[in-house]
Amino acid sequence: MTSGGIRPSGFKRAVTAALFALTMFGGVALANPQPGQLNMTRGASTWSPEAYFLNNVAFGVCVVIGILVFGAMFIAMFRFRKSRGAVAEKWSHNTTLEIVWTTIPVIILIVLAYLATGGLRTFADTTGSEMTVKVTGYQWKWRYDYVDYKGKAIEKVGFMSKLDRESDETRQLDSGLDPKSVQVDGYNTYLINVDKPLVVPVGTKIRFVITAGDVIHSWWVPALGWKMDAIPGIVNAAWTNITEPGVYRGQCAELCGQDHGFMPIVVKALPKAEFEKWLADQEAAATPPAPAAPASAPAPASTAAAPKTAAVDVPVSQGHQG
Ligand SMILES: [Cu+2]
Repeated sequence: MTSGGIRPSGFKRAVTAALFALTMFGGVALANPQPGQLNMTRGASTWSPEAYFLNNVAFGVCVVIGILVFGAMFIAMFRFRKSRGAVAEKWSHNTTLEIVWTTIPVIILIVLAYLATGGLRTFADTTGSEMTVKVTGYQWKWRYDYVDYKGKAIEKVGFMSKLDRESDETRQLDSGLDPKSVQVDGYNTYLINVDKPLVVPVGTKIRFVITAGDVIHSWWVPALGWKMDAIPGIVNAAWTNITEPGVYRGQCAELCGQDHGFMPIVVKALPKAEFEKWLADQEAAATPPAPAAPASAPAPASTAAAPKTAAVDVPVSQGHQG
């Protein structure tokens, strides 16, 4: 094949147009998925822009390769077709060409792998976390246990988080209810809202330890920039540091049974002071353990029960007092 049909100026224009389109789509990306959104979200954590950048680089490479390969193919098909008198070349091997088309993809792959590995290493490095939340996947709901905050163990703050009742009633066969009417503040929350969201502070490095109680699930909130498998018997870890207060939604991302599509995730990020108040309220509500305590029990000394977190058997990061 001869290379007479490929005009560099035309390609330059095409690549520029493709990159321009990418930038446009990138510009409208918001923290939560929007109807018709084409590109992934920039996210709302300190790390998520890195995932966004990696995605755009990889996508840009794919676009350029696609244009080159399909461009060459279509030019060959139309310009060098038999009806225009094209005569096939007789040679079948070209060592130089083969070295070039092996080397270039290898270099591209090495560059992508280098970038991706750097990204993975940073998001898996949970050292210096100021808070730990244990996430457990169940068929078909999530459990959140607050393990520690600013070096202090948190006791008895944990809850199940499942599909909100409105969505659940609406989704029933022949419910006669309109999914469009399931709204919170004018935003359609059908199948993406929960009864109790995970509440976290902004501006805090939060370590998530993620596991499951039955089958494999995957905890995925796009705005945080990563998803992590929740596997029974294995504790995976990742961290986030949310930059802006808001409500961030996600889904279970591992096919886990018949209601896999009905176990959404809602993360509510609050300013630190509000979060600390919320946490104190939760701890206070959990402390007097119902009226079941024996009536004759003496006033509980503050050291009666050694703090022991039954949540998960992983080391809790200490220090970094705020
Ligand atoms: Cu699941």
